[in-house]
Amino acid sequence: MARLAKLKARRVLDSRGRPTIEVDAFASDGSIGRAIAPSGASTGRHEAFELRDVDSTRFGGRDVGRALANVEGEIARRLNGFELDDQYSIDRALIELDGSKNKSRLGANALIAVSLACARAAAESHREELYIYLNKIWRSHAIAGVDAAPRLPVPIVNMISGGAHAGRNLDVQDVLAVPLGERSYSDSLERIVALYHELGAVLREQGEEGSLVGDEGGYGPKLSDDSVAIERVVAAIERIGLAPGVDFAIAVDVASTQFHDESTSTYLMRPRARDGSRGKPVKITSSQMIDMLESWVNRYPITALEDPLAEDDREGWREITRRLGDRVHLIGDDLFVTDARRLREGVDEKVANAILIKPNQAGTLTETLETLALAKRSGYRTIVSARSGETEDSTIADLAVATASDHIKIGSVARSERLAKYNRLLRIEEKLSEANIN
Ligand code: 2PG
Ligand code: MG
Repeated sequence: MARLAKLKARRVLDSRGRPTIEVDAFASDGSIGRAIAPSGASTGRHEAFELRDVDSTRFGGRDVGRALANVEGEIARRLNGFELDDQYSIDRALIELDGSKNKSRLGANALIAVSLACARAAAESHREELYIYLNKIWRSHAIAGVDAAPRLPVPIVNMISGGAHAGRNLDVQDVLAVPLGERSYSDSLERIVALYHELGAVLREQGEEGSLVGDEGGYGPKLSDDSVAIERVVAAIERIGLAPGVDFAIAVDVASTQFHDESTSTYLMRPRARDGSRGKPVKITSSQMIDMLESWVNRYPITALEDPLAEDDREGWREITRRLGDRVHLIGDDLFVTDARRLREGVDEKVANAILIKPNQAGTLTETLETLALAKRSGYRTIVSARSGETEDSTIADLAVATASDHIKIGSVARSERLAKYNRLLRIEEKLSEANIN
């Protein structure tokens, strides 16, 4: 039985060229587990706190020196000697040691990197694939028999980026494609790649700067209206000879917290003026926002809307769930922030019917699994998701498989911090099919 012998933390860079934390967990039997904390741009107010050295001149006040010191100091002193198999106790100790409400004392970036590095070291010590090891932990959280076996998720793939991920060229943050129908993961991925390249051609033909990509590898065109982004993706689906609504559906991450104005309880949409610049903000109410989204759902093959209303617009969320909840998946990202308590409130209030799962919003693996289990028990769809600031760390691919999540959202099929996860899923697919044959 391997115990934690040492934690080493170092500063590495993420996909936006910003520092983040990498942790190596050394086990008593010589196994090593490594994990890197990702970082969001459109973060929710209720997320666990990312500790950055705002008073430092290094990296423009975004350094993670304090979080690094916390890992090698306090956290290592507390955790050294813990059984690596006992993820629950490791994570409980992390939460208690931090002691704050939102992990602001030691930093959720420090905590999640330690938590995942320990899980990886344990898997390594058992000579097990990470998704197999995580699945064993998952079985202790999941309801007996339900989604207990590892399963590949269906990817929800970023095609066009807007909002905080692409210089606010559009109000909405992502227009995504969802492959439909029973098809293997690798076949779906091939279709997705074809769609991505065809969409680039569609945008170029329209003179819409289709070659520039946003933070997650999606195209970042300047379009006259957000709905045009959906139309371009629909056109690209048709041009590769597939049927919108049959072979591919559309999802939209509205990320509306980003343009919600709390003081007036309105949403500030910025339509594009004739000269191509962003026009004056137009204020719309929650109900008008829902009207607009409903008209999109009527016009386009949309199956999911993420953060259609802002994180604390509970009345708006109740209304949209009443109006659209039986037609599309309403995914809470900023709304739930992978937090079981917030999800429980949402279930009780009947808001949303699906949840985005980002381990660094929660801060530890155990809390992430607890939220996932609650979602499944409550009949909510689960979507494991990357952040806009990512790295080569591919843990979320294993997590999605281990927990038999419905979907995974990684970004586009460009840029290696995204492909690290898509490619990891290809390797897992191979392993799962070998296991089925044997
Ligand atoms: C989101 C994520 C990923 P960020 O809003 O769903 O697309 O973005 O990591 O910037 O919060
Ligand atoms: Mg989101």
